[in-house]
Amino acid sequence: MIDLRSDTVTRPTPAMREAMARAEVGDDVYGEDPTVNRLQDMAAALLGKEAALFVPTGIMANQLSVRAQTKPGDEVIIEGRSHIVRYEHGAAAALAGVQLHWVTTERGIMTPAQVEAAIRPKDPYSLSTALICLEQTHNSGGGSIYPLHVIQQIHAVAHRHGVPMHLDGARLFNAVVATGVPAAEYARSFDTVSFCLSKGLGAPVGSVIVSDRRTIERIRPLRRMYGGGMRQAGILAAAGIYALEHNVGRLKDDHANAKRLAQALQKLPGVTVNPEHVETNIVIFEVAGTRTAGEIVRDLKAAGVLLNAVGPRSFRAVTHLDVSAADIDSVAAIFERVLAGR
Ligand code: TLP
Repeated sequence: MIDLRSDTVTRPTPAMREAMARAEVGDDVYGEDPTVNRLQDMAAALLGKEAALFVPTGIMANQLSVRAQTKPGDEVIIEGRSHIVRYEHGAAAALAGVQLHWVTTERGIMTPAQVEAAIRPKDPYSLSTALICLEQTHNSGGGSIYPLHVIQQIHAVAHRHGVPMHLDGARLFNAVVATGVPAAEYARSFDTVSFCLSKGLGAPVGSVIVSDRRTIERIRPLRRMYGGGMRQAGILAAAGIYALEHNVGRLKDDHANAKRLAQALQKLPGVTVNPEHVETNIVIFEVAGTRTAGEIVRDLKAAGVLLNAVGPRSFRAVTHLDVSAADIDSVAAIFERVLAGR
């Protein structure tokens, strides 16, 4: 099976497992796990922030960041197909009591003018805009990259209105590798940044929130409240450290493979995809014809390829460290056969 459903499906390599087995551990709720502390220090330094907190998942990282910077009844400005909007089971409403104010875009990237127009006026009738969330790279936007200057302009707007910013940087390092912009440069415009160790970086579990020390100390008890206070979590943090040390640079291979896939798919009859829109490791494409995306996904699975339908005619394929260039060529050949009904 060649699994292109997500970059979350990677399995830890023997070397990563070795690092996990050797990890020194302690009780992290007491702040005594040396490996967790090392990962947190490493993440804070890498992103140019004062402090960091290790959490089990990307969703928990986002939701703690939202919760810590808002109060019930507040509003959060966010692009309409962001992960927080689409795939977090309504957590921002359910757990933080906030309302999400969606901004509609083509490929996930809001303009500074759109953000400014969405900020509520300060008057007796309006609710309060408490937070602006961006996503880097933008998952449903096809792995699109927020350009640094756009982030900086949105930050200028936010700053003028006194509104903090959160970055869902689940795939921040894909943007870093694709553009050469250091993670700390991206992070500078944000009050909180979360990034995932268990997407393209290949760790089995874990995300990190970085921020100033006060905000991290505010989040720490909330992490426990949300059920994310872990104990000898150094075993997991060791995988994260290994991932940051070994798996960042190689993300460029995933980007090349995604582009290779888009270029191959573009040649097939009925497929609509723009390889120039493939900036990182996600390919979103459409297939015309009588079969639904669900039926095509089923036929591909029978032929040895897994990917996700993301609409009645559209698909998402994600490249990662368990997929080689040769696998991509096999996928293209299988796709051609399946679309031809052979
Ligand atoms: N994304 C998953 C699915 O939930 C859709 C995937 O396969 O891409 N932010 C972004 C931008 C994400 O893409 C994801 C996971 C998360 C947050 C949540 O991470 P986890 O699953 O660790 O909670």
